[in-house]
Amino acid sequence: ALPVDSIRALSDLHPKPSNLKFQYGTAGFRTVAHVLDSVLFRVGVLAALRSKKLDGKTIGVMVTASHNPEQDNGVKLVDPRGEMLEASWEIHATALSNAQTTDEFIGELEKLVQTSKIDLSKPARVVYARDTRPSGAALVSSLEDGIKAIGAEGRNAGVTTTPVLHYLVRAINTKGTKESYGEDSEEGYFLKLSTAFKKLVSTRQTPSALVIDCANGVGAPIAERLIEYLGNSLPLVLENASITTPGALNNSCGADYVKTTQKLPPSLAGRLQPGQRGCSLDGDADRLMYFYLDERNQFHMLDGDKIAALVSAFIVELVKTSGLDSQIKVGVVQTAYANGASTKYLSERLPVKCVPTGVKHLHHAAEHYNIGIYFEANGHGTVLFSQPTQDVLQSYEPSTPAQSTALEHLRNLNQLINQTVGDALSDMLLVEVVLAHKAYSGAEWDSLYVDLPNRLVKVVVADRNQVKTEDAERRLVSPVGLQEKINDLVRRYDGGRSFVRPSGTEDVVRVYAEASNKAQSDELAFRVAGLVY
Ligand code: NG1
Ligand code: ZN
Repeated sequence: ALPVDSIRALSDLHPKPSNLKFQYGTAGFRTVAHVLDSVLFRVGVLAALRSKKLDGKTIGVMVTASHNPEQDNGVKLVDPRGEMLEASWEIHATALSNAQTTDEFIGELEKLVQTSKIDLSKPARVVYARDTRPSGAALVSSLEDGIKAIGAEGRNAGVTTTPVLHYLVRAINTKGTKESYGEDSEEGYFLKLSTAFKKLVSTRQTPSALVIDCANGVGAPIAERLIEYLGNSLPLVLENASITTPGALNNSCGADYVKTTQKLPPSLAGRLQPGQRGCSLDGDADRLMYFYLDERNQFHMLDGDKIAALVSAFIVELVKTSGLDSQIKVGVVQTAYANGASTKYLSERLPVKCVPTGVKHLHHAAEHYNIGIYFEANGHGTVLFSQPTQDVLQSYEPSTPAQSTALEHLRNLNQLINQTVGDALSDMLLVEVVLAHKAYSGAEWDSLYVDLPNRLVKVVVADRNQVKTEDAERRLVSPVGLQEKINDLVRRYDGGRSFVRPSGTEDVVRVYAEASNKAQSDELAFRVAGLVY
């Protein structure tokens, strides 16, 4: 049975604020930090139950609010293979978080144990970490109370990035098996990435220095440690690394700032030289945006779509050169927010699939390829090698030196890439590998294709649930008749494309538009927004 007395005693220390309704959304629970105490306690209990349900496998809990402002915080669960929590359990998380009293909470727990047939005699193990937010330490102790209340085994991974936590979960659960993911420690993570990177660039010239905007977040200390492992294989300059300055986190810097403003973070002015490569991490280092200044000091952004284009072309080429192209099918997954020019570039080279917004959709679609590449335009993404493909890479016997080299590169890419989740630092090393192999500067990479001018706007509506879509969010089914009006408008714009969808993370409807010039894309976005409002 559930240890009701201990749950009751500790739950009473973490009462739910009245009048608040929580929701486990696409990014877990996320809101202002000071209302999250009860949520963290309950997530501790839930993670333990999830572990029991999965026969004592270790479940991860990450305390972060990613690119959100410093006063926010959040929490999300990580399933045993390092992937996001199974969707059906999001509903359990929401239900538990909204129980008003301790009694109701215990009632919900008993219901969950019943309906999900959880064997309470199984062991429970939870590994958890947090980002650098000032609210994080207190929230972690609430989480620890939850883990303790149900008698689970907790492991504190300290202050680290979201992708490192995902790595740890997979490493712990695959330890000693043929699918072993690496040592289950931060050091194991650094060793795995840096060893693969050094092998991949060993025959290349040492690149010029890369500037990293750490968003004043947890990416800073983790990148600092990565530098020790990389040695002189890649010179890195860390900027916006002030993790203790109040209010600095994600403030006018970081990947989300770069993507939404399409500007250089002001703090990098004078720190990034014309022609030099720069990149921004977000607050938990799972998103990556590259950029450079041209000789006229003009800012050029290289987003997730450009990363997908660079990486896809490279992997397709290696598969072909290795002689494995009949056995290994490479494909790429995007969302409707991918720039139309990137979709065109990619479609000419490999299969491209469009899925609804949200990492879980991209990740699952990418699993259907032998090597599946996915990146959101905002810089979140990774590359997945299916297990049979990894086996093929291990057993294949190349017949020429060129095949052998390409095969070795593919094996090392499989080690370099964090396949559990988008990982800004792993993705950064991946980009640097391709740039080194192609001898590309930022400008040469940028010229793979020219972005279509685009505009994203938010519209506040009375009820965003009235807005329903189909065809990977590219077409509206409700309100009835609206899609036809949008089509009529879009037809009037050269190269026009526009779609409307409800946000999954904010109480707004988003309107995206593209056209052949900037003024037209802006005008189209605002006119479509006018139709929605
Ligand atoms: P919503 O709010 O559903 O548009 C946003 C991002 C997604 C994804 C999620 C989760 C855009 C347009 N949308 O989703 O790409 O990152 O947040 O964090 O960037
Ligand atoms: Zn993030």
